[in-house]
Amino acid sequence: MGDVYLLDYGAGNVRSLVNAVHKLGYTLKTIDSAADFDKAEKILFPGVGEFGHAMRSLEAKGFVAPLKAYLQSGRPFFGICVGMQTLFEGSEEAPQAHGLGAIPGRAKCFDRTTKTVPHIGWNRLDVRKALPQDPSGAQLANTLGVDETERYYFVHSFAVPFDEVQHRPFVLATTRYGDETFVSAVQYGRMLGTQFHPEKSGPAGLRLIQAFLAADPTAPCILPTNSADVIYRQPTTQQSDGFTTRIIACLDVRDNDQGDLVVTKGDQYDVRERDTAAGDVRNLGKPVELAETYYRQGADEITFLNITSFRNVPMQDLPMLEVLRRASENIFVPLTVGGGIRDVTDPDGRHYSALAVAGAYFRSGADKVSIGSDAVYAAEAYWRDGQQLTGTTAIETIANAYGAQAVVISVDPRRVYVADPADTPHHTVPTQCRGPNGEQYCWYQCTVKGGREGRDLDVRQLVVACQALGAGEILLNCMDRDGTNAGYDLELIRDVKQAVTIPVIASSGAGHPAHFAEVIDATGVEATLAAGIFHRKEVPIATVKEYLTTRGYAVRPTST
Ligand code: 1PR
Repeated sequence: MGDVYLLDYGAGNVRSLVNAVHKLGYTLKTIDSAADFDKAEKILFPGVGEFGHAMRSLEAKGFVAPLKAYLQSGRPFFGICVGMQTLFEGSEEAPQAHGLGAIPGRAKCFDRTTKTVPHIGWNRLDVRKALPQDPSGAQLANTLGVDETERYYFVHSFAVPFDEVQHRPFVLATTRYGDETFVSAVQYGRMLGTQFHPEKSGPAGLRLIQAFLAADPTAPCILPTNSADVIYRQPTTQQSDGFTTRIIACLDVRDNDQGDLVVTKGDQYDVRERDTAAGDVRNLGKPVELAETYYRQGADEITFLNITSFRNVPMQDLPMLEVLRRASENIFVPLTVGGGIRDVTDPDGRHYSALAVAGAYFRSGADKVSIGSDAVYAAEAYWRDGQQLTGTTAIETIANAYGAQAVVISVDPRRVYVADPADTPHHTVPTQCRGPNGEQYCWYQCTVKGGREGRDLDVRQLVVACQALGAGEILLNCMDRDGTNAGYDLELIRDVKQAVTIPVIASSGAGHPAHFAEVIDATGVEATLAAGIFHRKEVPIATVKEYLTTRGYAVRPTST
């Protein structure tokens, strides 16, 4: 068997794809020089980040011409996400950059006025069909085996709008997001591509990678001769409902008093046992093992938060790097890591930028980083300095290098009650849960250092600033509800959801499957996160999904 090569231009998390290939029993070599294109029997091209960066990197390495020659030779190629987009002529994301031009069309940004952007989550495919009498039916085979009954994981702001005439011979599948239908998989001969991430799409995605790796690279492959014979089904209402809500399991991680790294869980951020004299840190399991359990149970995403990140931990010693490395070997859904994403100076005086810290996490297997305290400081500066973008904040530098979708803002707000909105300069909401003195309004104060310090910034100011700085998603905790099992803070979440156009993850307070449905209905959030009920085995993830499914919500089936 010949060699499978990875074409990596050094952006984002390619470790997951490498891990997926290893998990399937194959090895990968990396393309280091133009000569490697001749040695490759198959090429995998994962693209993360910005289209222009991808093309410029290929050009700088002298890879554009050999890659075009490789594609023209008809040998097997599988481009993922931006790797697929580079097969087209270009992208609105980087108008000056030329794509490889193997397929007509250009990527465009989704319309932000009609839906949240980026498109982050699990969605369905609508796979092309060949007319039965078409003698080229075999050529139009779905080599990857993309499956209309499955859901696959997407994370992108730009996509190639589907044009039935222009794309007829090339497009294997389309996907509907809100009011737009875009190209989600291409196949032309042995040239394959997916806009979604198969390496992040659980068992369904691994099956596609397996199909690519196992396919005979010399099997006959005749290109479509009469592209008019390819047919596409018109999107239906049902297909447009393919985008699912995400159920995220969150693991708060820290050292316990014996020095072991454990998953813990607080009540309103207090993680120490209340019924023991010693007040030990609650130990609910080992991070990697627990995360693997949640993956098997159907979690759509897993978030690790290093909750003692306010302490200075040397870069060389970051325990979460090893957690990520090990978790990403066996978990093939998106992994987010938070805690300590900021500029760091080690005791030996070496300085690491937030971008370098994030880069270390991405290389270890993280797909997204979540920024807590540093985002609050950045938002304060944003409002103080006249809403200027300096390009120097952690949010901006990481989003510029890895894409907005890789930057989550973790918000730790708490309620401050007021009798009258005029009592505070901050944005207030009327509340059904009155304050201790019967106050009917509250504002949500941002905190830093895991809730230890309140700041003169409200949650609306924070999320609006972070979106302007380029964040891709909001993870909205609530200190008052954390660990209470009393349900999400709908007033907080609704207010934040209305303030931004990026996806919002509801967090804190889930105690029953009905709470998940309630927060989706009341606020329209794209994802829901819970910790305690999963860790204490009160409500398994599958039960939440069954509950939502029976009530008509689109969820990714647990079995896949
Ligand atoms: O400030 O960028 O270094 O990040 C620190 C990170 O650590 C932040 O994301 C912050 O939310 C988190 N963190 C710090 N201290 C705690 C703590 O609990 N003492 N955890 C903490 C935040 C909230 C969620 C929890 C949900 C759901 N905990 O992690 O999972 O509230 O819980 P539930 O379903 O049991 O109600 P930086």
